[in-house]
Amino acid sequence: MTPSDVLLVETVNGVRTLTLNRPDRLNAANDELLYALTDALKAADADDAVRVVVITGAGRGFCAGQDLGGVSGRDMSFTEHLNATYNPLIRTMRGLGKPVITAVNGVAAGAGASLALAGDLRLWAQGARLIEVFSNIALVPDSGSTWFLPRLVGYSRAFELMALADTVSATEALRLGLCEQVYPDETFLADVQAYAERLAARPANALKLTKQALNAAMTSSLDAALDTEAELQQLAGDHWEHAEGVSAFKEKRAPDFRRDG
Ligand code: T3D
Repeated sequence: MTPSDVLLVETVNGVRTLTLNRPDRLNAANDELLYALTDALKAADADDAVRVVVITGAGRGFCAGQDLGGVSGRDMSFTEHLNATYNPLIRTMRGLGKPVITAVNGVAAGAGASLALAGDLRLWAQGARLIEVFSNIALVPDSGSTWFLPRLVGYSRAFELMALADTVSATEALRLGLCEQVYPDETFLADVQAYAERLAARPANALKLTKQALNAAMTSSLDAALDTEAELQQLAGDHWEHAEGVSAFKEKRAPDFRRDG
């Protein structure tokens, strides 16, 4: 993988951090950034040294959505563009066999809000905010917002946020269930790293299967979810991690899920 200027890539203790790096545009996304991010996620999935992926932004923004500077004169339709850029990105995030944390350090607007919501886990800085800003420029929410937001806050609150493009503060986001944790701005990256390292110590195969089961269950019946659980439980139960967990319990010690099976 070749890191590019628009995306910074760093790995510490099994945590790969991907930093959107267009701070003077609040990390508004151009095609180069969107392709780089999708490629970097795929590379992280293929790298056994990576157990958790963090997506965050450089500077005071997380991501201000599509870079509006590059839209006019584009040689793709909106539909073609979404299908080529944002949609593969969101699908890659949700299909990744590893937990993806969106570490929302600042404003998340438009497709940047969708990106923030698409994380398996969403950690926010106290100064972060989310705006479903699309209607300000008379567009439809995209990049997964119409799927994620109503599942988190219900149909009417989602419509209200989309129709009025109101700003959601971190405190409100925590109350609404748009994020799992809020950390002080000053210690945010260290807090995210500590959280991600806790996750990295958990059983990677079991988390991969859990993510698979949850994503399937989001759109399935109870019957189908029960079938999927039974099938995936076999894969988990056959894995060395399960034997290690049971041994550790019996031996009254902490399990070591990071050793090579
Ligand atoms: O395929 C397709 O193209 C369809 C896909 C659409 C997906 C979308 O994301 S549509 C929505 C696009 N995003 C927006 O409409 C957001 C526009 N930005 C804002 O509304 C505000 O900037 C924010 C609410 C995000 C933040 O406000 P504030 O006051 O904190 O910052 P600012 O001063 O407005 O922005 C700082 C700089 O970033 C500024 O540049 P300057 O004046 O210092 O040179 C601003 O122009 C630039 N910037 C912010 N957002 C974008 C941007 N530049 C390009 N594109 C942006 N989206």
